[in-house]
Amino acid sequence: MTRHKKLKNWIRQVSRLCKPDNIVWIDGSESQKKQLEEIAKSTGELIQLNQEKLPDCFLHRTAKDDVARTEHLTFICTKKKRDAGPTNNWMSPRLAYKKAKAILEGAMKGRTMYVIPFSMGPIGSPFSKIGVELTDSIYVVLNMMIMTRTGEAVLRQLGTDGEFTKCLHSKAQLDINKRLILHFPEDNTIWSVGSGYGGNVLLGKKCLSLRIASFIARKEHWLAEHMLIMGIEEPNGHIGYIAAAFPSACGKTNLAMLVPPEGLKAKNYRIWTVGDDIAWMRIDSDGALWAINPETGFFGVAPGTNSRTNPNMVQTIKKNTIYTNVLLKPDGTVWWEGADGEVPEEGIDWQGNPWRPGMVDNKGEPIKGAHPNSRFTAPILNCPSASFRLEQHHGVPISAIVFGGRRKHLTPLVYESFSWQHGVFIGATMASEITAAQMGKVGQVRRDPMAMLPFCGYNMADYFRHWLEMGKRMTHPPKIFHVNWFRTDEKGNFLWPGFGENLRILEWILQRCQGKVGAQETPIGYIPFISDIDMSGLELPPGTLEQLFKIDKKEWQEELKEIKKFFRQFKKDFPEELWQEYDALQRRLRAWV
Ligand code: GTP
Ligand code: SPV
Ligand code: MN
Repeated sequence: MTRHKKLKNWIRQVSRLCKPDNIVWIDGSESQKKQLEEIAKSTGELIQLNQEKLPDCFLHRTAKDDVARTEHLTFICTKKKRDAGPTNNWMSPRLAYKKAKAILEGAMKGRTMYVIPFSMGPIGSPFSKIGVELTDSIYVVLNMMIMTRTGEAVLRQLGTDGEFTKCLHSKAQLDINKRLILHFPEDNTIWSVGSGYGGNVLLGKKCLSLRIASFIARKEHWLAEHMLIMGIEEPNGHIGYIAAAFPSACGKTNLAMLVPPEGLKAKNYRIWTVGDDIAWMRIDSDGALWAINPETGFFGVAPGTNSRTNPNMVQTIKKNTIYTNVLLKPDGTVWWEGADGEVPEEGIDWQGNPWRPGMVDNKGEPIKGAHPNSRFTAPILNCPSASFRLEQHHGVPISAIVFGGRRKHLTPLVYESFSWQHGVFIGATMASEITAAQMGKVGQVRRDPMAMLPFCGYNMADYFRHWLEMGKRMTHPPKIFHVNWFRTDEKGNFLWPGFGENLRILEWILQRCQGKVGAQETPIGYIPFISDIDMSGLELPPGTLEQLFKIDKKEWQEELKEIKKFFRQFKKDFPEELWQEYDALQRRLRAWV
């Protein structure tokens, strides 16, 4: 298959350790994919769904304690602890390899080891990086074939001595007590053992495209970010591109493919989806920031996806889709909480048990049909709004960077930074309520700078400095904004309808980028004049917008304390510029009446 000596040697080493019965190279062909699907069906790893209603679709169930990323078992393994920083779990490479080896020893006995050559980014683009994942899971192979460019074309690009990220995955015993997700940025290596859940095992995704790539990006002066990329086309043909970072399960996928609301239809906007989770961004010769989505598929949250919230995704997942941990209906189709149509009268839940609506567990809590972090894997090209520039080797130019999070209180619907440096401060002080996408206390507010807390492959103090430096390198940096779709009233109801209606806010953002509208200065940044938000066709109770834009001095002063605690943990490594921004915000708040 290859004359790449280093690749062949590495595969030999891994097979000596894991002892698979045989080794199969993934060539990227349709016929091989079909063969693998047949094997997975026969072992029960995949359940074929109703092929008339859901052609080429499958269902997979993971173990009960393997349904989300396990951040406490995820490590950055650098020689020096300082290089992983205070926000990452750290282990020395020597100990990490040793611990993982003990689990991996003979872990693939009786199994096949698949070799998946993959490219993140269009094959041959200056943005792109190649990885090779070795895995004993057909589910992983089939997901990687949707999420990345795989097979022979990648090997050809790799040649006889090209660089690649060594990605090793074994399900081993799928035991949470023998699970480790290890990153060795200094060796360009990832080892994942004991899990079968997406973000832990599709190693091209968070592990390579964020943790390893962020480490490489700092050295090579680019950015690897947890961001969607979308284009908004105006009737005159101009397309403005936005990159937006929201923490896991905070609305990236939904925003990336929004459908303009009825009231804005007359304006004839057209939305182009470039990516829903990861952006790689480089400064081009024009001094502006250009972005690609390194992936070719969506690994999206199922619950809440329906024709009202996300009609484009409903179309996307009608074929060629792998569903994970959703409910199986008697007719061989699938369902989840917040799906289209009636709640089914019966089905098989995500754990494989018979299910009926209204069932409760022994604590009296309703039993869900689908896990809250159940997901689908589907090709981007199925999406009606897929951008025509997905294969563009130079990506798309970014006009605005948008940060956001899930905050019941505090942050207004939208605000704009005063400068790049202030924008980096806004990104660095992001916080959000924990969602089901990671194991942990759902609902609790945690600081999540740039939505990268779980995904930065090095010391975040250096990461902030890198962001500051990127701003200095650009002659035309994007403007930086912050949004919050999740502000609630006293009763806990969302004040803003969200989804397609969010276009009203993106419109303001783009108008700001084009210098077309003014704004009000507040201590935290610029906010819109309410009259500049086009509300045609959207009736909100009187006073709602005022509430959405309210900036509460006391709440912000409380927030400053949290920010200080967070910043302080980086000690001497922390960039002075961000302390200056902190002081300036404190001063502006104090002076504000
Ligand atoms: P990851 O794939 O985990 O990175 O998540 P994501 O950021 O792509 O989040 P996604 O778009 O899948 O949304 C997660 C949840 O938030 C879903 O249940 C959505 O229905 C809900 N959601 C998305 N956008 C909005 C919005 O504008 N308003 C409200 N209220 N909910 C939203
Ligand atoms: C996220 O959790 O941010 C995801 C899903 O996009 S996972 O691939 O599991 O990381
Ligand atoms: Mn994500």
